[in-house]
Amino acid sequence: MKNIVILISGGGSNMAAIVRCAHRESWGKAHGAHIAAVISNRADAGGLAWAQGESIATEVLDHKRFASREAFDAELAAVIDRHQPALVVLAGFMRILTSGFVAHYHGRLLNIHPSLLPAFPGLHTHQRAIDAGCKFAGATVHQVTAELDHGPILEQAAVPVLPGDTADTLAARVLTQEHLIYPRAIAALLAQL
Ligand code: NHR
Ligand code: GAR
Repeated sequence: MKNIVILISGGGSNMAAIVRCAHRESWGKAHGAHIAAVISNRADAGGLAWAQGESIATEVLDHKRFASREAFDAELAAVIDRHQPALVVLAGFMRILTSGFVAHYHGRLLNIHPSLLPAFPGLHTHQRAIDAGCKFAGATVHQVTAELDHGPILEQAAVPVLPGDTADTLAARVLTQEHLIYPRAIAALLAQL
């Protein structure tokens, strides 16, 4: 089995899109793949209840309980590795990961970032794209490396920035595309594993 572990911090709509696509495309039969667990650093992440409703194992690891990023990441890796993952998928996961953690999952750690990388790495991407006068925005699926939002690009989708857009309206338009490209990028990677 190619186990997939998904890390979230919030609503988990990308996680849900991945789970739905896995069912729809029968990733179990097609790729021998299985969503093994959803892990959140926040107990109040909305995506946890949804995953439980799908009978997916969930865990919470609160980063505030740890004295350092290294200590949090070491425990996070221990929790993840119980599921023997072929892929670890960041889906709205909001903690920067240490270089040691990233090295441990080299080649099997993915992220979706809500901008057309290499533009706007980091946070508040939608407001920054609006402020810069961008005519297009979008999302990027990339391999995670030690340098934040700089790993090899696997998929991108672009959307127009429309007159009158706010960060929220633009984020919603980008999110619809995230839900298409993230499952597609994962399926393509599974086919290669
Ligand atoms: N870790 C590494 N090493 N490399 C990447 O490319 C990573 C990563 C961890 C997360 C997701 C990323 C995004 O898509 C991601 C990519 C969190 C922050 C951040 O500043 C920035 C980028 C991303 C995720 N987090 C704050 C921190 O101190 C906390 C912010 C909060 O809790 O709201 O970790 O955008
Ligand atoms: C998504 O837009 C994702 O790209 C972004 O947060 C949202 C999470 O939504 N990720 C980051 O900003 C990472 N720093 P979701 O929880 O509904 O998938």
